[in-house]
Amino acid sequence: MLSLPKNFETFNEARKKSFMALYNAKEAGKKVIGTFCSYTPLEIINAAGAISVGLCGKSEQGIAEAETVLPKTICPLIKASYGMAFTDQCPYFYFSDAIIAETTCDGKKKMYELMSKIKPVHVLNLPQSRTQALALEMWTEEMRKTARFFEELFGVTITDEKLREAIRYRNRLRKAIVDLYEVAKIKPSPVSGYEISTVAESADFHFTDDDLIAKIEGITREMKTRVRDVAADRPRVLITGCPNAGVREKIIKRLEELGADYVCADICSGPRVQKFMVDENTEDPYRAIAERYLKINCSVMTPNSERFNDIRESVKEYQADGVIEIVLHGCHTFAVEAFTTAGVVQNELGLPYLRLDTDFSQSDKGQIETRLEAFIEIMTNAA
Ligand code: BJ8
Repeated sequence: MLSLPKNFETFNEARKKSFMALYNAKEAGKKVIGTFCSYTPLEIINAAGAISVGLCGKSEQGIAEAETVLPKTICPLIKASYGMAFTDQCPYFYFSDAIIAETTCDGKKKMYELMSKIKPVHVLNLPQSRTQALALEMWTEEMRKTARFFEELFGVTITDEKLREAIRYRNRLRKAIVDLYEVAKIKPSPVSGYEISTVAESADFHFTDDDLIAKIEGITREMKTRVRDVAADRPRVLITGCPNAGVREKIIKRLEELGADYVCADICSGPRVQKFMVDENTEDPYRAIAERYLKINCSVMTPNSERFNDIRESVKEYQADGVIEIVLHGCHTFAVEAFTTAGVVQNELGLPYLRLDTDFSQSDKGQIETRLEAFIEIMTNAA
């Protein structure tokens, strides 16, 4: 029988529930792989017969402990992820058989070296640029290496057939998630963006055998029929920048409470990345997977001009009235790209732009609220 962490009884009910869902999956013989990044090839994890689970820290929890090891100035996402892991507070990390890491930003890359002292860590060597010589060949080889890692770890064989099956499943799931996000294209949006993103992000934490895709499709159909009791001319906002799970309450929830709608999640878990499918009809499934993941427009890539084309298109498709960029303290790549985002949004698209530099603490809650109020007023007056 598996053991629970010593501090289990101190966890709140939601955390205990998460622990138990994974506990039951593990007891039933499932293997679990923890991930931290959208560049992780989930198809290969599934083809190895394992469950993938996102491990990024999303709150202040664990940060104080992490700061005894990591620099205080590093990004809160890295500190929270590491802190939750090494204090055994994260159910998903606790039950993970191994971790898939990646060479994205410097902070994460170096943090994984420390994390590898706690659990087996397999590092994906991500090319810095998708246009560099042999980028696709290198990345395809990383996909094959990852498959070999799972085969050795779990004593399984990843056949092309299993891989193709996982590719088809992941493509269908992605399509369902994109359709869900696209509910907010309806003007006015029948559902709050906070609710849509909550459902979409919960797909990362599905450990039971019920049909996740059918569930998401059902929710999407139901959401489209809703009638919302809010003003029809609420400003519509596209949010871009760093992953925003750790600041959802103080920025996204508050933005909507103050009178605007979060209609487009231009982040790596949003439709910008989910829309990329793996080609199901090629000879080499590893190369097809590599091609799909290399399309992701993260600020760790250089150049990363496709990200701005996506912003241009998404602003039109979702009829956004303004753009908010979230930059987590210590995230240099998104901080530098913010200069270009501001230029594209203000000068080319002629829309209001707000940059919020923040972390996972509550200390700037009041200040953020004041800036959101002012931004909503600017968008309303510009309409
Ligand atoms: S694909 S966005 S999940 S790297 S950890 S870069 S916030 S300093 S998370 Fe990311 Fe993959 Fe890109 Fe998405 Fe900055 Fe912090 Fe680094 Fe971060």
